[in-house]
Amino acid sequence: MYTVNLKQTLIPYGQAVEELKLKFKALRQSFIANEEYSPIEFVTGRVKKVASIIDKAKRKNIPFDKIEELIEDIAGIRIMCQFEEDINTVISLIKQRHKKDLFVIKERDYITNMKPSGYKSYHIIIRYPIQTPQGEKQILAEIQIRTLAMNFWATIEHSLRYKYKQNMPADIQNRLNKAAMAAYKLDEEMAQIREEVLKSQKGFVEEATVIGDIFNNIQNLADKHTAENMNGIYETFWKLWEENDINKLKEFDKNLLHSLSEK
Ligand code: 0O2
Ligand code: 0O2
Repeated sequence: MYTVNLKQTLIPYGQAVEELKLKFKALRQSFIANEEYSPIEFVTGRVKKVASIIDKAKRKNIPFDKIEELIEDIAGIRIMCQFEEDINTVISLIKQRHKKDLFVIKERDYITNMKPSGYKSYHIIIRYPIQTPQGEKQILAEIQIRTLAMNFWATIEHSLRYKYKQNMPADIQNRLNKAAMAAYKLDEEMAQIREEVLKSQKGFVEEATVIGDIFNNIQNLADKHTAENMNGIYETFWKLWEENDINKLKEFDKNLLHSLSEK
């Protein structure tokens, strides 16, 4: 009997999951449309199964009439990011919406404070208003934000935990802990690679800007110099260009500007 009522109670939760999924997917699309890097890689969502809700209520001694108030993850959204740094961007994006289309209620940082199981993820509990035929209903939802590596580990660990219930064999638990460390090491490595790529991209843009400036200044100087002088300037430029030293190129650019202002 109660299960039937619970099923009806869950309808707005389904609606919330669909709406929130759509909103976060739209956020990703707007980054892509602006040709910007998206901190959101993909989004999934689910409504907790009735059996899991009852299970959790029993485990936590929650009376049935308090389920909606005390089980915060009946509606669950999961946002996957490529890099750990992206998680902070997603957290800020969610907080910017506080008191607009959602209310941030609670945060649980299992990234700084990894769970003993090896679980890492950032959880934000929100209150989310849903329009129903009976009027507005505010429900709780849990947003889990994690990297691809954290998700990979948590998905496998979750299915094993489900299989073994409370009786996870010690050697499997041990291996899972080692696998967690390997997964998070991967996040660290990827963060370093990302930094290198960003640095070299920055260097490339800087070099392209200086070279553009140099060509511009050489063109302006051409009106005021003899062909012989210009050949000398070009030769110096090609030499510096081959050396690929940004500081020398910048110095050369400064000298060109100086001789332009002298003439
Ligand atoms: P696309 O074009 O694949 O990016 P539903 O709306 O209920 O039908 P939902 O929530 O869209 O289903 O599907 P689901 O299964 O929850 O997965 C959500 C999105 O995440 C889907 O993309 C999946 O392709 C994507 N996804 C799932 N696992 C992975 C993964 O490991 N890596 C990547 N990159 N994406 C994954 P869409 O929304 O259908 O669009
Ligand atoms: P589902 O739908 O199977 O994912 P708890 O006492 O931990 O059950 P609490 O205190 O309400 O629940 O919330 P917590 O621990 O902040 O977050 C609960 C959810 O986080 C879990 O949902 C998991 O999705 C995820 N989670 C927390 N700890 C672990 C862990 O050690 N391993 C994995 N794989 N996931 C974890 P449920 O209840 O499992 O539901």
